[in-house]
Amino acid sequence: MENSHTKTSKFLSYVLRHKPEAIGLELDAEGWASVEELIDRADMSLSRALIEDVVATSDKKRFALSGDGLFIRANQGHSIEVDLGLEAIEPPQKLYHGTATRFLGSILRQGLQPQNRQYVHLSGDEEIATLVGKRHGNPAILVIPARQMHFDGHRFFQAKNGVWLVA
Ligand code: HQG
Repeated sequence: MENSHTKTSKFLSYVLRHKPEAIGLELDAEGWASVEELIDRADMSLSRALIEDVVATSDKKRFALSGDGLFIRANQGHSIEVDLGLEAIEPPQKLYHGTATRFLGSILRQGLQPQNRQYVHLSGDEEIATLVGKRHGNPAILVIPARQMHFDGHRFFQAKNGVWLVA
């Protein structure tokens, strides 16, 4: 059975990345929501202490609290349009994208697409990319010539939790 942290993390991902309107929550243009409003509107039992603990212990550092602790947002993974305020930077030579073998044909025809999200997600770490791929099935790892793409004009961003983002 899922523990309360996993359940809370999934709930936060859902409302902060994809569907704030499901609980009538408003995010600002940069993706921040009021923690108090989130607790009030949540359709599960939430407390400030639980939220702070989930933010602090999230294995992928999925969420950030504002300096004053009043606001929370997801660090990446959004399907809704938010401005994370990230600057385009020069990426490492290679980045990795984990996917499933059954998507390879389509990816090689169309290129990597963000699908439902704002960005394609890449990792500097091949093992992490493998874990991401396994979420979808039999994993396949694509090696992205990121630095070359950067010099060709593609804009790479690094989220606060280290995940690389590119359109
Ligand atoms: C695939 C998790 C067919 C793409 C992870 C991927 C990540 C195509 C899937 C984060 C395609 C989208 C994001 C094309 C891309 N044809 N398939 N042209 N282009 N795809 O879940 O990268 O645990 O939206 O390869 O750790 O798997 O939620 O993206 O398989 O960082 O925090 O379409 O989510 O983080 O799947 O995962 P997703 P993703 P969290």
